[in-house]
Amino acid sequence: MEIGGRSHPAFLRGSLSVGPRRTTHVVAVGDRVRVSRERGRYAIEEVMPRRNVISRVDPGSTKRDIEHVMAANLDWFVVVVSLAQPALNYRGLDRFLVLGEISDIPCAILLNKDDVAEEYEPTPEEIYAPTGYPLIRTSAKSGTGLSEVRALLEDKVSLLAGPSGVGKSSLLNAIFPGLELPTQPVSDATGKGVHTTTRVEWVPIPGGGALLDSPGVRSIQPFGLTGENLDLCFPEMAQLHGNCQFNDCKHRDEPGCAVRAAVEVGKISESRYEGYCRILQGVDKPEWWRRSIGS
Ligand SMILES: Nc1nc2c(ncn2[C@@H]2O[C@H](COP(=O)(O)OP(=O)(O)OP(=O)(O)O)[C@@H](O)[C@H]2O)c(=O)[nH]1
Ligand SMILES: [Mg+2]
Ligand SMILES: [Zn+2]
Repeated sequence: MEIGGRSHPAFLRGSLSVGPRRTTHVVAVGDRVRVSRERGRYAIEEVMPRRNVISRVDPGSTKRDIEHVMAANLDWFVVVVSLAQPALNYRGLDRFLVLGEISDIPCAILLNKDDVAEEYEPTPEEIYAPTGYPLIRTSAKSGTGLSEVRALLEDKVSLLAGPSGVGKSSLLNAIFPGLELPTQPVSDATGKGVHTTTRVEWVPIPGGGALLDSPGVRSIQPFGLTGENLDLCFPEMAQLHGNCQFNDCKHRDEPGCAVRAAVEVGKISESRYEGYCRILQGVDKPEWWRRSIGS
């Protein structure tokens, strides 16, 4: 728990509750809390109302009704992917973006390791232009894009998410010297990250705001996501909402589908449409979210 930039240990009141929602933890990273002091120790008395939360379905919840709040009160949900090893996986990127969207948090994309970038056709810029997400090529090694990212994050509370080994911690270290977050090379054997960051860390930004460096989580089933609200989590599809012939169009084989028409003429990229269809297939199956790991 932090007061005026200094962190203090605090314990939770047993009576603390967050209302009717079923949740695994009462307090999450980013929460604002009311505390009291008791025999030299701080007690968390109350969790203040949240602006937003990033939540996953608790992996042990078979009925998908228990929420695991990963973080609260965010200004940015920043998805970091790599243009080299580990290889860029659009399906994984789209799943992370859906998590940010269902939480109503503005999303941004960082394409890291630009110094060793592979060539992509179409380019990620082309695929994601219709989404409107800020998209920045970066390199923690050569410094590309770092001042732009710094301007984006300053004075804001941002969660950095993305697969293990893409360079989330390295980027934060390069942008804000002095943080010294631990980093580790990607495994030669698998080409994947080795899960260096193990829990969500609250890192204050010198001069204001904070960063939440998260572990490279493999599978996240976003809490509250259904086949009915999935298209609203793709901004370029959401803006066509109501234009399809059928109100409950899932944009698969229905006649008069405005989304498919937009894909045909290139206003929505094929890659994003495929991402949507894949998630739609597995949206209510916890095992799909576990299997279809960010690889
Ligand atoms: N060439 C190159 N390597 C980078 C870049 N950024 C990070 N790396 C390397 O990628 C490896 C993984 O970086 P980390 O910062 O530990 O990755 P992470 O995303 O924090 O990984 P987890 O904590 O496991 O989720 C390290 O060996 C970094 O040196 C970059 O821009 N260019
Ligand atoms: Mg890390
Ligand atoms: Zn449709």
